Amino acid sequence: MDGPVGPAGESGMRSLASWPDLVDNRAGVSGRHLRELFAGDPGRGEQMVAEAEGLRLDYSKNRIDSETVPRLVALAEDAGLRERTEAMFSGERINVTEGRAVLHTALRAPRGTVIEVAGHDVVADVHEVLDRMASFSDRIRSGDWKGHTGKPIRNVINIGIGGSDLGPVMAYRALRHYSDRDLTVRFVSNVDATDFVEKTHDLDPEETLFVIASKTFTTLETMTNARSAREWSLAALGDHAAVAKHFVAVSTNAEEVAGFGIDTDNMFGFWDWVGGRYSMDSAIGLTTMIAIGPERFAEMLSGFHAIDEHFRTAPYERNLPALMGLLTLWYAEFFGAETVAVLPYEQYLERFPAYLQQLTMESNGKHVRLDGTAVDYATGPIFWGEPGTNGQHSFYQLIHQGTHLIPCDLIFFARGLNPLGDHHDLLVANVFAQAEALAFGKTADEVRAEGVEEHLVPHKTFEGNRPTNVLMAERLDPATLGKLVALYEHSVFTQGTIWGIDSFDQWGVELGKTLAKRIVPELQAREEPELEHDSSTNALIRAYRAGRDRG
Ligand code: G6Q
Repeated sequence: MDGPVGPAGESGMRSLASWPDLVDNRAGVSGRHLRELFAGDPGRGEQMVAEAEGLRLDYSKNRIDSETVPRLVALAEDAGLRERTEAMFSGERINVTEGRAVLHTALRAPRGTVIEVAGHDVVADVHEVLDRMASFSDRIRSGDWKGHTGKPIRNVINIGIGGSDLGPVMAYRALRHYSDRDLTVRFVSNVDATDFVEKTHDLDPEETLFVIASKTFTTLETMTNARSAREWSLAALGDHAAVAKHFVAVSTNAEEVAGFGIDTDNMFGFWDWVGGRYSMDSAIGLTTMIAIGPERFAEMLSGFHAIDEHFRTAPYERNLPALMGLLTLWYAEFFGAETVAVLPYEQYLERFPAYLQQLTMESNGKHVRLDGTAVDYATGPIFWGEPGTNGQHSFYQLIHQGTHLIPCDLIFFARGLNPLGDHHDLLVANVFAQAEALAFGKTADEVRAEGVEEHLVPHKTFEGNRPTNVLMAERLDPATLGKLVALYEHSVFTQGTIWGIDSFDQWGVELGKTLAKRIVPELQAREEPELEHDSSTNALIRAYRAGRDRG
């Protein structure tokens, strides 16, 4: 984008009554170093901590003073966060551009809760599907479900993309410790044939189940991979009847599922009020459930629900998702922070940053408000990250000494899942050391006191004043994973509400789905068709056709 994104609308964040107080606070805080803020308040490290449901958020190493959170909370209240939260939880159509309710919280509502959409209780539907998923998962896990030739299923391949892939992959990797190690579980998403070929090359079709996960059941990548999977199976099993034993579907589109040849008895449904990136706890989690079992999956849902209730009811001063969302907004607005780094010190969370990229950036990558007027402030920052300590040996340099301010979320667990010597203490020591160094840095005088030659002093000085959130839980288990995901879901919601945007549509993604479809026939026509793109696209199409046909 070349410049400001447009004029302020009437109802923008900056026109809220609480806004000037926040601007004043920012002016007071900006000149103060975290060293000074800590020195001036010895209790800060214990006071600026919020705990709920076994999660402990230390937000003391943020560039805020004792007034900042109350003023951010006033902004949240002013922006109607409470009311909009209730609207979401009660099934109002808050996704205005798609005219849909946003009810991922109903996916983890306990059995017996009543949440109505158009007079119909959706929680009963949710549990009906969960029960079917549980009995199917049990049959796969026990070996009761047999493939076409009578062999039990040993391999489960999830075919899906975006919201129908990232959540299940992340959850499977995160909960691998709890998974059935006799099952091979893989995920195919990319339309690049390499993904499918590499993930299936060593598998026996007689023992392989494909879970075709697609809300629409029309997505180009997923349907292309699903067709290749069907050919791969039938080439070995030789009989169309095999599809019933080796393919199940997760979708909202029964007609397309039946058209593909999957018996709708083997279809697990969900609903239009579940957004793709909010669907890992719906039937889209079938592969996760097969891997870890229905009881563990239920524990994950209970973790989600615990944070849902916390977000809905806790005062914002002690509300973890609200605090995290408000702090993200604080840096985006007042410190020009364009990114947030998520750094889990837990190898099992290796795909958590990638998962959060979709959740956060697809939700809040918007430049107009609900009423269509352009925002005049930055919205969703870029999320990125890698598990610690690996990142420390690469990009942390820029976080410590570069010119960009990058707020970091450091996530760790009191207990590791694979006790081995002193690995875990070493891992956690790195969390604390990094947060400390980022906040307090090392002054030139401290560097000199170490005997460093004068010309190297600027290079070895660390300015500090780099903000971090430090998030701790007891250990990574299914419930904790559910809590972590819900934490970020509601943080995203907090930000989106204050920015006044629709966090639940994704028109940019929809664009991508249609654009390529126009070009495919132009690549596949025998004779080069008349091309009516721009000159660059036309030339690229010609160069590709020539290069491919030479081969
Ligand atoms: C998520 C997005 C997007 C979607 C994929 C897959 O919120 O809408 O990532 O999940 O494009 O869509 P299908 O599930 O319909 O195949």
